[in-house]
Amino acid sequence: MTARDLHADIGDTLVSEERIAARVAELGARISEDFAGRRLTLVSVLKGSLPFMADLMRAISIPVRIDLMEVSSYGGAATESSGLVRILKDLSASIEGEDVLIVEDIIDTGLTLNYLVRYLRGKNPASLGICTLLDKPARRLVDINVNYTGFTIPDQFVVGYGLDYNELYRNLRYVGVLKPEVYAVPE
Ligand code: PRP
Ligand code: 7HP
Repeated sequence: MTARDLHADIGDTLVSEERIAARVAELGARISEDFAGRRLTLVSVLKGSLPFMADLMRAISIPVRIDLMEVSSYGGAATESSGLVRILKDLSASIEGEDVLIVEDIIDTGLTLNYLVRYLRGKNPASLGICTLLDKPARRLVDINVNYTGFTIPDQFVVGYGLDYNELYRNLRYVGVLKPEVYAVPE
């Protein structure tokens, strides 16, 4: 069996490792200022936000709690949203009275966050905001009020820094566009 080189499947690099690091540092500094003196909980939406969450929390200089949720929004084709959202892992602690920031890797149609925001509002946080690494507004189906955005990107299917295609490519250090021919290859 020949080893597959992850990088060989990537066309353009959309956001380099260096740009990600610089932006995460900026976001962390802004969040630290905005929530100084408050009780902040970051809620990471697994699995895609894992690298972003790990870097962002360490770029924040105020005390912060973290929690993890896992939701699945995609059924069928791996590059299309089904609109179906399932909770695979719920919060492990109460967020009542906490300032909560949802940490996402990407907002595409917005259906996942639309569901999640309603769900978390029901748990009575003091405030509820959204921090996303990537925003792809061209594909939005529902309005989402985003508080912190890393990068606004065009309507291209991207992978890396947490983002996957068929569960692969999450371990790339940058965000890149998957070569179209990769979609056509059966697993
Ligand atoms: C991806 C991504 C977002 C969602 C965005 O998650 O991490 O949560 O899709 O798409 P939407 O705005 O169209 O709803 P996915 O369900 O693929 O899970 P993953 O994070 O485990 O990759
Ligand atoms: C979900 C998702 N996952 C990986 N790459 C993209 O471009 C995506 N949009 N929505």
